[in-house]
Amino acid sequence: MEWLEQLLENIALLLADLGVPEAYLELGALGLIYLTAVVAVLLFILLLLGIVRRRARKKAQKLPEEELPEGEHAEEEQPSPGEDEEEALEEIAPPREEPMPPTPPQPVVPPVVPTAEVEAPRLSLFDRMRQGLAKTQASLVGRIDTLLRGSKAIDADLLEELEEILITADLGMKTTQDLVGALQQRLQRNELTDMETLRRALQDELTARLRLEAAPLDLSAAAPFVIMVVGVNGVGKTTTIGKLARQFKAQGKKVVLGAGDTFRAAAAEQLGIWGERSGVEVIRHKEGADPAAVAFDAAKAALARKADVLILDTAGRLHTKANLMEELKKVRRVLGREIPGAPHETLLVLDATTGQNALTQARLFNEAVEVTGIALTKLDGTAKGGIIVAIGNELALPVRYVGIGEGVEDLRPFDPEVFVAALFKKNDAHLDS
Ligand SMILES: Nc1nc2c(ncn2[C@@H]2O[C@H](COP(=O)(O)OP(=O)(O)OP(=O)(O)O)[C@@H](O)[C@H]2O)c(=O)[nH]1
Ligand SMILES: [Mg+2]
Repeated sequence: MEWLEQLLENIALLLADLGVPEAYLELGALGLIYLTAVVAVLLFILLLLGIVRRRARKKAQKLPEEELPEGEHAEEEQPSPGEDEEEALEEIAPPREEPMPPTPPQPVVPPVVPTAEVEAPRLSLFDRMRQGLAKTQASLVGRIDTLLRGSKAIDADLLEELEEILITADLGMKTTQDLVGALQQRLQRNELTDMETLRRALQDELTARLRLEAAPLDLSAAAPFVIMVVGVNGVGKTTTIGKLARQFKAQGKKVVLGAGDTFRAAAAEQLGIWGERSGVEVIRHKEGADPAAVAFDAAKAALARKADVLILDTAGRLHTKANLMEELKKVRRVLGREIPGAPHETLLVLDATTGQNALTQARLFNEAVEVTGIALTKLDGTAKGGIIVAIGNELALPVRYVGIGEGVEDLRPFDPEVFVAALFKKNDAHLDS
């Protein structure tokens, strides 16, 4: 360690020259050496880190090239195509000299399918109905089946638990008590011998109640048969009209649509697209025009074309806004003046996902414009499809149509037997997804 002593001595001399007192010379020299050593080690570590990072970056930049499909490598080797093609290629693949930094994996976004083109050719109409009602099926019948499987006897306790399930599936208090009361009577008459008969009885009681509210539209009752479609914002009015127009047209009917939602330009546009797709005439005015004027023109057009059906769209409105409800009354009056008895159907569109709120909407719209039928949409998006039972039982309004998806075929005339059967059919694995 002679060299170290030598170094210490030299540094001490240097410090002495700088005027450091003699008592601190040795300590100062040691301190300086220690500091220098620490700085040197730090520099070394930084250098190492730099090298490692540069290597990692080079590797990452190389990856996208290596992962290119074989075809693209092949193109590189081929003689250069025409100039245009070369430019196009450059747009797709950036030049190799300046490789792009690696991009994180992108989520797979399903392509947007136009509403009218959504079809489900693989499933029968019944299976499609089952699929559309899957959420309600799970929350209502699924839970009932679990209860029945886990119960030993059909007694007051079991019926009480059943009552709870029915209420939480949005059948409503009145309807639920009604149903459970009917089951109690059957129990007293000794008709419920086992769980399967109880299940069957519930299915029958539900169907019987729903049958009361099923009354399909009879378009032959008037010519043109005028349907005015009303409801709050976003419930599916325009889509329902589009689907109906397409279905009526397919049945050979002459259809005219009135774009009575003049609140937004996009609304008439939306109806126009449906009309175009279905080959159906759409009467529309400019944004902000009086909806009653659209109703007037649409009625005139329907008469002139000898249409079988006229369907009038209206702007979505809150059922609590009195002035907007007045506007609807005016539209009604205009239709009635032009075509005797019109509107023959005031169809209230309700969104099943709003649950009990749908009942309030129905009451207020009914007070304002005498609703004559309901289209219940978006049953596919809710576990609370039981609301359909409450609508019939508590409002005494017929459900004309149910919506179980975005496809044209997903709007169906309401058929209680099919509806309840689809809910109660025991599960197949392929429909559970
Ligand atoms: N899943 C599902 N979606 C539906 C159904 N019916 C309508 N929709 C969707 O609901 C959304 C709103 O539909 P619109 O027809 O524009 O509703 P609207 O009542 O005319 O809305 P406003 O004109 O804004 O009041 C659209 O994305 C429709 O595709 C249905 O039965 N199931
Ligand atoms: Mg609309």
